[in-house]
Amino acid sequence: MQKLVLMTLILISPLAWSAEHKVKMLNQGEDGSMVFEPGYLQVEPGDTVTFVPVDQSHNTHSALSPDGGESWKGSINEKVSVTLNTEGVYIYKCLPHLSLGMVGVIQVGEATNLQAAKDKAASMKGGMAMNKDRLGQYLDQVE
Ligand SMILES: [Cu+2]
Repeated sequence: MQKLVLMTLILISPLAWSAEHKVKMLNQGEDGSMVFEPGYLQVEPGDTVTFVPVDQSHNTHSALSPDGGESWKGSINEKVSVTLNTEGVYIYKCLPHLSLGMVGVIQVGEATNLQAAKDKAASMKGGMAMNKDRLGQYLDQVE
């Protein structure tokens, strides 16, 4: 009987539900060239996202996080894992390919800072020569 209670506690613990997600860094993907895939990702607080350098010469840098949220800075070709505990919208970029629109969005739980994310996207758009609309399209998927 005690065993059953313990099992139940493990099953309802939030940690038991935390998931792992992968974002690939690609030269070519479904959304075009120089791209994170998936470019928009929705996760739950406590989930872990791993950026996988499938193709060479990419990295991942957070560009906007909600207040108190996690930030990260990967080196070129570095596989980066980040556990996102703070709810909100995160924008990140590939530093060498920011001007080619290599950016991505992660929504963690509630989109608490959606307006700030939209403002940031508008300011980043000016520095892009290609795929200018990609970031806005990802933000449009935020629920
Ligand atoms: Cu890149």
